Amino acid sequence: MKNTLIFCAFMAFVSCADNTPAPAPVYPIPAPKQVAWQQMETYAFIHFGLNTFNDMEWGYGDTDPKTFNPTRLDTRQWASTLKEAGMKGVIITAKHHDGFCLWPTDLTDYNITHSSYNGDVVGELAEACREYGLKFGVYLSPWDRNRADYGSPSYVEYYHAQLRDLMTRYGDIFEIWFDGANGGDGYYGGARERRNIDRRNYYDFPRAWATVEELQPNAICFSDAGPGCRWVGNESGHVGATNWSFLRAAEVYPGYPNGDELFIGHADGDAWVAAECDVSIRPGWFYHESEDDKVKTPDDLQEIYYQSVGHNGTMLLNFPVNKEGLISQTDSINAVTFHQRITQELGNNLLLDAKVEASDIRGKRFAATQANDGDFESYWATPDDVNNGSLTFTFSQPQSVTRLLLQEYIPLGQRVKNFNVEYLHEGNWQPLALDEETTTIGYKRILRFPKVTTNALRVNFTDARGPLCISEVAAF
Ligand code: FUL
Repeated sequence: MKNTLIFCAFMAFVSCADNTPAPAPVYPIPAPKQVAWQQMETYAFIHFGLNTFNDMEWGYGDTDPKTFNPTRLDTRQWASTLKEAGMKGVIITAKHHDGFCLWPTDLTDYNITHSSYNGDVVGELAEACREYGLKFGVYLSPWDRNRADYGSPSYVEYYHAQLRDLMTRYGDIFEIWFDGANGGDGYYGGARERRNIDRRNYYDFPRAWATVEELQPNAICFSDAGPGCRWVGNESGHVGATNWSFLRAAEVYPGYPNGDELFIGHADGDAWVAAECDVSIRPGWFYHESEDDKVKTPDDLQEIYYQSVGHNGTMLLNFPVNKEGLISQTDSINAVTFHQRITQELGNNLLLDAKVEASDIRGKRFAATQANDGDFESYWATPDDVNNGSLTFTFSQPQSVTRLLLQEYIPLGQRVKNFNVEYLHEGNWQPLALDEETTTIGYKRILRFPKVTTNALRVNFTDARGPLCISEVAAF
């Protein structure tokens, strides 16, 4: 009897065990830190500096540092507001194009110690981030309108020294912003003269990226070209419905002029460089009193979310800190309301309890149920020679649906090239009425559509760059 029991237990174990190998990666694939970064989904930008107090966007670098005079500066107010708005981290303009440094650095006099504020805004924000569980990042403008030597080799050395300074002072950095905007066509300093630089080579960005790799190996480098993540070609917070997380690395560089390519990525790219959608909650990046009644509404922010995170990008939402040194009330209310609405809209996944069937199964480890278990790490996969297939979800009773969320298991690459969605209507499969193309998915794709009430949904993945690896499908 005892032996029989042991034998049965052994047989049960054998039949559950499944050694089916995972699909091979389809290159390019992201580094683990790029996956972790993309999973942050929404994070904040803070633009704050001399511009804030002088009603400017691009200071000339000759503004008196004493005009920097926040009366109630409180980085904990920023952090608590951002946390409540669902932001997972924050990137601050440690130095914008005017060259003014928000931290007390020995490398230039044009810094906060010569202002009317007695403190270290960068350090205070880093501290507040630790307290509120936010990740911390910095923007360090390569273009510098204060430096007399801008355009010559000595400025480049100064820039790289600033980078080292920031990378070693404030603990872990999750992202550093290398802005492509710079001097080719701009004005400089008090003299307001123009200076031209060789945008592609002047700053020696590969050296900067190596410094970050050395001092902050978990940080993502943002630029038009990555290598961590890429600009999306606009500042309105949206990326293409078709959005490949790849670039042809040898072609793209910071300052790259072809924003339309960055908008959809290079389908045949050889480097993983996912899209980040930057946008300000007000028209300007810096605070202007005249924009107090032009703050984006929760509706505007929701639209941006669906066209950034919902299009396989991340959403980098800027808050122009005001002259008091606070995030203004309207900005804060609108951002928090936006977050509450998104959480509510995408809060109750109707597919968690649905019955799921797949057209094809690679093996038990990769069964259809892995696609609606709410766990990104487990995924449904097809056999090696099968680059298409479908998943059918059947509800126990009719459900009303307006959103569908799809995720690929991107650690093994971005694969899907084409898909469509159907719902069961009076016994027939009908296509969902969608107002955008259903090509790529990537880390996350969210579809919005007029309400359908149905017993079943079917997703047909019609073409892919390799076997399917579908991590999640959710309906709301
Ligand atoms: C741009 C800059 O020129 C703007 O001032 C702002 O910082 C934005 C985020 O990037 O390139």
